[in-house]
Amino acid sequence: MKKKAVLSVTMAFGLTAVLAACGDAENNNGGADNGANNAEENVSDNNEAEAANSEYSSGDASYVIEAGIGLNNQHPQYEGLLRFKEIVEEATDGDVYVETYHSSQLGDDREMMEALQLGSQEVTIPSTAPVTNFVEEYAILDFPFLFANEEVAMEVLNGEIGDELLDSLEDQEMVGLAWWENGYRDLTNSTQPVETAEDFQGLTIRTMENEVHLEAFSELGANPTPMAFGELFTGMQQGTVDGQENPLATIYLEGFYEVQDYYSDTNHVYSPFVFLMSKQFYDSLPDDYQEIVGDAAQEAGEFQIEQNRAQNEELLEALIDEGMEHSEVTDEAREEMAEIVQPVNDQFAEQLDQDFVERFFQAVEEAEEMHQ
Ligand code: TK8
Repeated sequence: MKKKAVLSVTMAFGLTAVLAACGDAENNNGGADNGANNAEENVSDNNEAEAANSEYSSGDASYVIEAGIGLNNQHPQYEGLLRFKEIVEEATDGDVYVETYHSSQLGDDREMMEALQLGSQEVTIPSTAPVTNFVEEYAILDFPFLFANEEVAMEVLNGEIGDELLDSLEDQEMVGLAWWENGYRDLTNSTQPVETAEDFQGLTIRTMENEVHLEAFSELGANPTPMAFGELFTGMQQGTVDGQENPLATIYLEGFYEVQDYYSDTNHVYSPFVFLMSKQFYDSLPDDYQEIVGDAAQEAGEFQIEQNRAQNEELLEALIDEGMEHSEVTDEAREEMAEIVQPVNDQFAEQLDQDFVERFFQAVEEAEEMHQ
């Protein structure tokens, strides 16, 4: 069953990168095999697949980038990372070599960011939610129902205020090179269909390690439990949590349908990814290589965003085929949810630098005018 699902996705979307990495697909296509349990096995499989995929080798390179993500190698984020590798290696004729890791093989988002700070890992691409633990202004990106659509989000992130957020990471020994996209988050659970705000009552929901998410789900009457992404599948399987929230691509490609029965298109938060590089490492690069990695992060990001949107749109059918029940959330129901969580947004906005908050909302307004 699992293999069939991977094949049909591969054919439907022409994911050549999936084929390139298929040596370890079985270990990482969601299900009970998912996550850190098989970390060691995955690392060796991963490196074999990767070596076959590159004409360069780490031994010949002056610089080696260890790049890790939390999602598995079926996700468009990993394809984006492979694209980054390809661009950088080609542009430097193999003098900068990129080793790619997925499925939290190098740790969860927070651990990988800490490794970047220490200079023991070079690249990671977390959702912005856990970045809040390093730079508090990032909290604003996780306000529920903030961005009306993806174009508005990208306009804001790629504008001045987004640059400011990237630059603010330098104090934390990280360099923000580009915005990638995780997408709008939806709810799944194993207990009951969720269509309205009332249906959140009593649900134990895994959230990312982010105060805004914790407060917002509490406000809706749920019991939020922060947990690292790598532990989520097992948490759902063992019933530690009833549900979780993530974009469709993640729900499908991580095989969450195996342990979740109900899917609700809540679209409650837009999740950006941010491409991070260790500042120590970045500073050690010659100027022309700094430019190459910056451009590559941007270009690979554009590719990632395109793939990601296609999958977030098209995987709903596949999810239903796997037996999940789709609860449609109406705009009215979303408005009610937005009203309930508004005090959370207000409370967090008050805690942040007011000048920043003002300019941020100004940028959102301007972007909305451009992308109605
Ligand atoms: C993967 C995470 C994931 C995020 C989460 O490392 O934790 O739910 O959505 O994509 O960044």
